[in-house]
Amino acid sequence: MSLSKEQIAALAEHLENAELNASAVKKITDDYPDMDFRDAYNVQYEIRRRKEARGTRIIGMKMGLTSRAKMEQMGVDTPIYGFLADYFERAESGEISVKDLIHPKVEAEIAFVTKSPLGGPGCNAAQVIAATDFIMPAVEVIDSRYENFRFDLVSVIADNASSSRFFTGGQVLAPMSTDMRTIGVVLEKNGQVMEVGASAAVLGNPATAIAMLANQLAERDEKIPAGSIILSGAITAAIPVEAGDNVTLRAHGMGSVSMRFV
Ligand code: 0L1
Ligand code: MG
Repeated sequence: MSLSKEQIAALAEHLENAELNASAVKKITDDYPDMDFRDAYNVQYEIRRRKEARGTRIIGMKMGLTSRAKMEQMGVDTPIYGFLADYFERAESGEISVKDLIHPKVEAEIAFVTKSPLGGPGCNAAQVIAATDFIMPAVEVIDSRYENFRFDLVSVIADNASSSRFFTGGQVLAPMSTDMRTIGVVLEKNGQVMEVGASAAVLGNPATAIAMLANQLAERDEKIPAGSIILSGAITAAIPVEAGDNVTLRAHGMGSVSMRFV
């Protein structure tokens, strides 16, 4: 760890302001090259603390960079996590105003909703399935606060893993009623197929991504609470969106989720 408490607080304010004002900033490691993972998560947790102090509820978590497509797209090599605040959530068939965001992109994901707490270390996919109430298709809208979506792993962790908005919908499924590795997805923009994939792209099984989250949280003595919604990570590469775009995710056996960007 290289950052003081004051530096963590200042960086959290800086990145949260970039989010709230929808204005891009340069990656923070340009000024703090010695920052490590622990520092980066400390900044992320300070952003979370600032939001909670203003009455925002944390409704869940997300895993990011869990597929080879995403790691290659972003030039990084380790899955990371972030938190989901209540105002990130949007109703199926709803709208998103792009003026509140910097340079949004959409990703096809599977969301898990937990019915009992999940903790590590040693958490595995079977324990995740036992603790899951249901799964459903989700579209994550990511919006890095860094100029041109250019960052390194430490910078993006501090920036809450580019979390910004998300949609869930379609048909919920009991976790044992499907093979979670073979859920086919089609991501469309304005009626055109942009990306296709299968859920095994996420660490072989999206439940493994949730287990990894529980194990990573254990390093901070934290658990995933019951009733959390967790985005397990992108199955495909992310695609940019702008005002006027209509996006639909179709997930095999789970219906579809649509949204409009205005
Ligand atoms: O959800 C994700 O996989 C995003 C993680 C952060 C990297 C990015 O902004 O693409
Ligand atoms: Mg994602």
